[in-house]
Amino acid sequence: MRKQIVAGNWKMNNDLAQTEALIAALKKQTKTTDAEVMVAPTATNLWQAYNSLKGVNIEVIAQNMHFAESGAYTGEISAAMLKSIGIETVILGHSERREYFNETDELLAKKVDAALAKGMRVIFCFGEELADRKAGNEETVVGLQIKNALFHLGAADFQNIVLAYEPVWAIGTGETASPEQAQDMHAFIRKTLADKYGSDVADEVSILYGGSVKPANAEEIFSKPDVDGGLIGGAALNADDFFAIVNAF
Ligand code: G2H
Repeated sequence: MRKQIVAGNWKMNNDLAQTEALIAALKKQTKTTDAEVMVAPTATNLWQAYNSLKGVNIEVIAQNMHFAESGAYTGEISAAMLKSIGIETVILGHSERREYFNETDELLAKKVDAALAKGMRVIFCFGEELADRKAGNEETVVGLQIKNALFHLGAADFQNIVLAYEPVWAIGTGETASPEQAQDMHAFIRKTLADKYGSDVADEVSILYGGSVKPANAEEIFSKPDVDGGLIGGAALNADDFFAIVNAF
């Protein structure tokens, strides 16, 4: 049975005091589902968040990392550094990284390798832009993003890969893919994996949807058979909204 996951991507929000306040609010919430819950604070607050959430059923994860183990990469953070403070999961390939920091499929393949080599779990994000969808190219674009960054991996590596489909046109825009659009794409993604690795592998990979998920739409999106959870941005900054989404399964 593949896992249901709801991960909050806090992006570049919340200083230390705000992080502590949000964590305190999260600790007051009750989870009524089996979904795994994760939050991704900004790098400066990972250590604090990790310690504050010790013993709580909320995993603290990173938003990004570099592919090298160490060295002259000013401003960057390695998998080894994340591991050394207890972080076991990292988001890679978010569309904001691709768009504002020029992250390519080739670079992301190296980051994925580096994370897996350290035994980390990767939430690998991808998704088409509006122009791709308008041109009917969304499956081609998404298929290539997956193939280029992940298809050098072995089947066993997918035990540590979670996929996150985030159509760029739905990110932070208030625009959400319809539950049917999400399901259609998730089914395509699973088929793409099955064609390469077999359905035993594909059926075990959790595929999250991201892009303006909120309490009002989470239940319907999560009800779709190939949607295994969500990567939540804006709505993850409020503990009540975030847990309403967690409990929407
Ligand atoms: C997509 C998502 C979280 P939001 O980026 O990764 O953000 O829910 O604000 O669209």
